[in-house]
Amino acid sequence: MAMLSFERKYRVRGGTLLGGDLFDFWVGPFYVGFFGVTTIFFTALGTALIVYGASLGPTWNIWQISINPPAEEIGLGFAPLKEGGLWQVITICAIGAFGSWALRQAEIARKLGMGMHVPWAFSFAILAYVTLVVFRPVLMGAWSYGFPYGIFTHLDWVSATGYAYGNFHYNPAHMIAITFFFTNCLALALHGGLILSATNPKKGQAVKTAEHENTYFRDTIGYSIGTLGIHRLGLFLAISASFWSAVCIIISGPLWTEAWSEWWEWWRRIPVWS
Ligand code: 07D
Ligand code: 07D
Ligand code: U10
Repeated sequence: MAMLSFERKYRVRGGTLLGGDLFDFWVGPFYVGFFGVTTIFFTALGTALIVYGASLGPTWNIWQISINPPAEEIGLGFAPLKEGGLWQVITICAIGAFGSWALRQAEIARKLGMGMHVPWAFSFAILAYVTLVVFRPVLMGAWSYGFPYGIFTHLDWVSATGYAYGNFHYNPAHMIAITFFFTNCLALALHGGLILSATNPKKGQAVKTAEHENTYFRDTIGYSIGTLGIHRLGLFLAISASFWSAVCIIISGPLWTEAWSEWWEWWRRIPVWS
């Protein structure tokens, strides 16, 4: 593949965390690196095991395939491959692949002399996943609390787990997480809209700069967060959404076992109005 003009400048040796020069090369557009190899390894093994699990039946229907965690009786032990063991090995592969991906992001950032913002951000998604399939099951005392790997069965798990605590919407950390997700969406809509409106004008009109962008929001809401600030805010909103998601599920069971609506009793009992 022909190199793009700028690639000659940036595709240089060094910056690796592990493996030194050994995997310090590109395949087509992709940087490989030690963690590229481990990503491919875990992804290939994990995917092969999902396909093997599917081949055991009862269906090849893509929506219905499901690799389920072990039964509650297994507790935190190892399960036979066909009775949840596959789920356990696939979970290890998934964590290996996601972790490798984050470390590969870090190596690429080091190579380019950039900050570690992207790998840190992805780490919050990994945190939410590991909370669902490792931390919470460990605190609950059984791998059975992990979610099944299937497109529709994982939705069934979310619904069943939600109703196990009454109305899950009353979970205060779930409220905070949802508010961060919604705010993140609003912020990206405003940012995308603002940038396009300033830098992609109709034919014949001048491209505007940050001065216009600042002025637009000062005129509208009295304050502009600034061109760097909006990206800081976006990163904060996004990682907060994942973080509070992890919180909302780790406290459901390990900390709070009743319906989430009951949690609000303390509020009803505040003397001023009770
Ligand atoms: C657009 C980037 C691209 C990524 C995509 C996902 C696979 C899975 C595997 C058949 C935004 C690729 C999917 C590789 C195939 C097998 C075994 C990211 C983009 C396109 N979910 N979830 C989806 C995952 C959980 C929930 C869709 C993964 C939790 C709800 C897709 C995980 C809970 C709904 C999917 C995960 C939960 C979905 C679209 C891991 C709480 C939907 C995802 C590893 C977080 C929606 C049928 C998307 C849907 C949906 C993947 C975890 C809830 C299949 C990989 C247990 C309520 N989830 N999910 O666009 O249509 O993400 O489901 O944690 O309504 Mg889910
Ligand atoms: C876990 C995904 C990690 C992904 C990784 C990467 C690949 C590669 C490859 C494309 C965290 C995977 C990559 C596989 C793909 C290629 C090439 C992200 C993860 C590492 N809820 N709820 C949440 C809402 C209700 C319930 C979170 C809204 C009901 C339970 C979020 C509503 C009940 C759980 C959220 C609503 C209920 C949640 C999910 C509305 C059900 C969780 C986001 C409007 C009856 C879960 C950590 C998230 C959670 C969660 C939103 C309703 C139950 C805040 C908006 C009332 C049991 N819900 N929910 O976590 O917190 O992303 O998980 O009604 O477990 Mg909820
Ligand atoms: C942003 C931005 C901005 C930009 C941007 C962006 C954010 C202002 C300047 C970026 C945003 C976009 C482009 C918008 C769209 C993005 C999304 C909506 C996000 C979601 C993204 C997707 C859905 C795409 C997902 C695609 C992926 C993840 C790519 C998949 C890649 C692979 C499968 C290959 C990965 C490569 C690896 C791991 C390393 C290299 C390896 C190979 C090439 C394979 C060969 C392997 C080897 C040589 C190793 C040998 C392997 C071994 C030994 C193991 C084998 C083991 C076995 C068991 C077989 O803000 O600025 O603009 O653009």
